[in-house]
Amino acid sequence: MQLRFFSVGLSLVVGLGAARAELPKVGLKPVWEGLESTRPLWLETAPDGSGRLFCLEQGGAIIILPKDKNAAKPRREVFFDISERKPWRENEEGLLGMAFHPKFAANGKFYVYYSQQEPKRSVISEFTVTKASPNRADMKSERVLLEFPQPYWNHNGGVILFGPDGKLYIASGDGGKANDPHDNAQNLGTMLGKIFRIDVDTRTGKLAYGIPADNPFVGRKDDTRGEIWAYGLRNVWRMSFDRETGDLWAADVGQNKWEEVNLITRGGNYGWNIRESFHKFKEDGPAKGDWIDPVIEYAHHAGVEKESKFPGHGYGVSITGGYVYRGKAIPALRGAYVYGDFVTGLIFAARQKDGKATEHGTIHQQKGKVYQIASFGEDAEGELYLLPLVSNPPTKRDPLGGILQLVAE
Ligand SMILES: [Ca+2]
Repeated sequence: MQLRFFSVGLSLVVGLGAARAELPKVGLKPVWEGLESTRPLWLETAPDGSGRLFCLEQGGAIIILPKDKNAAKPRREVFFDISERKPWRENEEGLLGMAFHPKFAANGKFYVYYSQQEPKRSVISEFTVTKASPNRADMKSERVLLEFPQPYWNHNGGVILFGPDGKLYIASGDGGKANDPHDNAQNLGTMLGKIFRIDVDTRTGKLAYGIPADNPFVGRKDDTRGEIWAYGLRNVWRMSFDRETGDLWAADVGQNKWEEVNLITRGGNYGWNIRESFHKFKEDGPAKGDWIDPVIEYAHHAGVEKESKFPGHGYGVSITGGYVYRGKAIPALRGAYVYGDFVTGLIFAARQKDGKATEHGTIHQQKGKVYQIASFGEDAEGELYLLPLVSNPPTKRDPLGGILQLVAE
């Protein structure tokens, strides 16, 4: 008893000395219940003061969510729809990303990232809203900015984001199969396994977009692509800018052992497929290089956890990146990066300093039926949502179906 008392006292002292804000547990609250929505993958607020929140669906539609997330019978309002082009053929293909132009209020432009076949490829296009209604996209207004081949159905990346600098950032994926068989991620001559940065408002040569002059690899005399901002990434499944600091966070899905979260910097090499997370991956790869280690990692199972830099972190098989929480509903979570695992359904959070995690924890463990975390969403106020890979409306058997808001527990 006495020993136990002592140990509690000691941990209190250590806790105070480190002056760390504890990560809270959070709850999940169903919102927009009964709304018909299939495989939602992204939420995006129109930057025009309208308060409209858009939800992207893998099958090819973008819908406008009702303002009242507790409405009894939410109406499905379709803004954009390319489902007849069948972007979603395989599990990781589809309409995967969207972003509004920073001057959307004035020019009505927005951007989408979607998959197409024959040949299998990723397409990034600009569309404009109709003159008649800001709630309808003009489906004839498409301007294709960029297409690049995807050799396999998996690892298509898919996030597109405007940075605080007004440039469009795009995560491409390494092209797929397994282990990056063509070494795409380390090859600066391919568009795969990268994050690009392009300018949608200018043109470079015959390209439908501009390559910013301050991109890190501009002007090389070899076949290096000037669009590249960062490389050595396997399949960034969700990335986001911290709305307060401008930090770019990217969760990179691992092969067989490690899931990782990275802070993306200009020209950074994140190691794949020579490295996976903090660990050597390619047997005959170089022993040394300018690889940037992740902020945090977690293991696929207990068998490899002894090698982990973060023992005690919950397990998972496929990371889903989220957002640095900047909302008001969960004050103790402020400033922490929230992420989760697609397979185990655990929701995690971490804080970092100088690119190294100082704190991490499981903030929610789903009970009963576990919903796969396809993505997270963020609204105008910085509140976060979990987008599960289930169909709406929720059934009696699946009462959690649909979008879930992260709330204080
Ligand atoms: Ca890496």
